Amino acid sequence: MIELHQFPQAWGINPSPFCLKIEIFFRLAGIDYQPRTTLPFLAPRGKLPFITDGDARIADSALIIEHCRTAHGVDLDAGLDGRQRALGDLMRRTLEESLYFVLLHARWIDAAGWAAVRPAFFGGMPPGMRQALPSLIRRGIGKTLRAQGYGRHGADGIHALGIADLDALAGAMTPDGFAVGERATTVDATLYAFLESILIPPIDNPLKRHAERITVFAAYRERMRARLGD
Ligand SMILES: N[C@@H](CCC(=O)N[C@@H](CS)C(=O)NCC(=O)O)C(=O)O
Repeated sequence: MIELHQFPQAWGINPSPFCLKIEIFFRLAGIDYQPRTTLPFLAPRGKLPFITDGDARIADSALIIEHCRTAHGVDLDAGLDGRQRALGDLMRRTLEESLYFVLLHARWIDAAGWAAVRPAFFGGMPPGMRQALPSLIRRGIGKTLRAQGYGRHGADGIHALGIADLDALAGAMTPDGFAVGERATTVDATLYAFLESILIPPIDNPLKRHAERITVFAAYRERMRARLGD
């Protein structure tokens, strides 16, 4: 049985879009797995998720999906043509390498996000850790955002970057279908995970308000819920 090592839940979901992506991927692919709660400093590459599958320890969501293809013959993308694969890859990169940083800012730096993140992520920790750790991690994320570049744009500018990503993603999706076709494929695990990560947490901001207004996303979320049996 594959074990999925991930953050503890918050707001009724896994708060990490990458951990949620793998949960959704496993469910779309019909792969049985055992969730295990851990923290990044215990992970092989210092980030979550990672999986254990027998003796194998695999970190990074893309490598986990690749492992499922090579070791278990699971390929949600078998029916896709080259153009659909390329589009899926571009959508995934927009989500993971652009929108992700907007989400980091919205949760950890914006006051509204921080007011929700601090109790949800750290509320259950012993008092010593609960006092020191949150600000330390928040400072680290602030530095990451400045190094990546988005952190230099100011809150309005960062949300505008995320809003542009959401519009591009909505425009690229298959009308009345899934991300790149009539069936859910690998990129849907990422797309749905990021949409849920923006829409479910009780954090009001321009990014979430914009996502809520995109009717294509509302219909897509219903299709994904039906596909997952939720
Ligand atoms: N490329 C990795 C990204 C994973 C990632 O960034 N995980 C974040 C949580 S969303 C993490 O573990 N951060 C902890 C840290 O950087 O200390 C993947 O696809 O799995």
